[in-house]
Amino acid sequence: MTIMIRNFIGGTWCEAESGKRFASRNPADVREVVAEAPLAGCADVDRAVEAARAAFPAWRSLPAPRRGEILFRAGGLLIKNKQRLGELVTREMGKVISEGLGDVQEAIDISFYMAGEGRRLQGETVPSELPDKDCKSLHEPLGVTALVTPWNFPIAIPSWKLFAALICGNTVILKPSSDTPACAAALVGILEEAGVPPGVVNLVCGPGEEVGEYLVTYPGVDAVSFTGSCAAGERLERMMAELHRPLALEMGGKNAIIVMDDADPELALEGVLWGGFGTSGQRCTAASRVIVHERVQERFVAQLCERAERMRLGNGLTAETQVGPLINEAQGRKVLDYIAIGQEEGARLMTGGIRAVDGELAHGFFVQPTVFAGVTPGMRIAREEIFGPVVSVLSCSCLEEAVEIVNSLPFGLSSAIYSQDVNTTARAERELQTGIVYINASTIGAEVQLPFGGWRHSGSGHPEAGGKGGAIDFFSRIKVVYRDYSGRLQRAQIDK
Ligand code: UN1
Repeated sequence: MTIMIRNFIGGTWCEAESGKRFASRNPADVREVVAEAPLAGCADVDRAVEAARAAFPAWRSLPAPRRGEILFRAGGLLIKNKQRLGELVTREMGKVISEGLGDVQEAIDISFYMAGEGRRLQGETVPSELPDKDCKSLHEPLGVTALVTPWNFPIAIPSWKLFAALICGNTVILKPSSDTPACAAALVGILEEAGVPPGVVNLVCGPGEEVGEYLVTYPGVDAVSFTGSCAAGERLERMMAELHRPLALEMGGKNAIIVMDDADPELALEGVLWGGFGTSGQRCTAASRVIVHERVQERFVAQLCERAERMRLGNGLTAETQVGPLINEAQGRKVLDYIAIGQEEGARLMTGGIRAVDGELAHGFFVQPTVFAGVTPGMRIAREEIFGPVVSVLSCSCLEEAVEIVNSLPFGLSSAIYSQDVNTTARAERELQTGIVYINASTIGAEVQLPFGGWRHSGSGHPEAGGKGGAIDFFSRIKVVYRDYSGRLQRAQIDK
């Protein structure tokens, strides 16, 4: 059954002013229209920003623990609706159901984490150098925030941004990917049911080039948080620099797993399969490079191919499916183009490399898990983000060489090393230039209580999620307050 979605503006579910709509299809079977969504235009964005601006003073003044109570309620509702939402994620985005449920679980985790922040939002109190004077810092909201989110984690990533923005006292306009508007609308529905006041959260659906760009450059927007492609992120960076508007970016990755010769082979293999082919490789944290020590490479690649060939492709709602479809035809074509590029560059295609079209698979864009061996660091398939089930295997003779390959790219989101030698892993931990490092675990699996963010071109240095330096820092600004109760002029740095 097709879900009829509406935009959510000022507490009301409404059609786009233009009356236009667009369809969101099931990537496992594009004949199924999962949802129809209103195609927002400038007039809808205007109203959403005005609603968010009008709601800001009251939301900001509501004590943070009270805001937290609403978020706790949202967390409870997410738990109650986990199965329904997980299935919706799978239907609309294609990932297998266990991962669809994981997507919702990540939203549950961040809802409770950020709700709890309502009773912390810690600033500092420090001694003054002068008598009868105190000094403190506190978090204040930025105002109206625009959140632009991708399709690959259609519940989790909007939640990272929403719950952090809300607990800090900001109001929000969410512009989700036009591939997954139903997931976004379901999440906003949960926030409404939890008691978020009208205008505090607004939803506008539509393509990034039109609605998204208009929204983020709108004069009434105070800050922008974006997760998506490098190309879009870099364009935003240029726009925001002119506007002097805070911008948090999470962009691409070309994450690598290093497999040393003393690695537990089965553990490393499972990590590569999970990191490379989980979510059909459509994660910013996907393991698309595997750097294997030359002494164990041949055997490792043979086993990897053997296991990759056995992975079952299909509709993610079917229990035995391990690899779902790519999000849409354009993404599928891009992945096949990269596979062709890899072959032209002289990499050895060991398995996969083709679109699967047997039976039901013909109705979606499925690509067989693909492994390239003999990849060298200069090849495009070793340097560019593919965002599909393609693993490029490179070779190394020692840790230093492996680390150099990992660090040689402008990307720096996550990396991993498999080795049973504590000294090797400790050195890797110190030298790997990525925002997240995994030891004896794959490149995916971040938890919400620590920051999630890429270094260099993978991000803008404003990580998502919790922990020191996490999303609270982006969605608030620090106000420093000095209170002098001496009743006389006191001069810092001068009176001694
Ligand atoms: C993404 O890769 O796009 O660490 C987000 C992970 C998940 C989040 C990934 N918790 O893989």
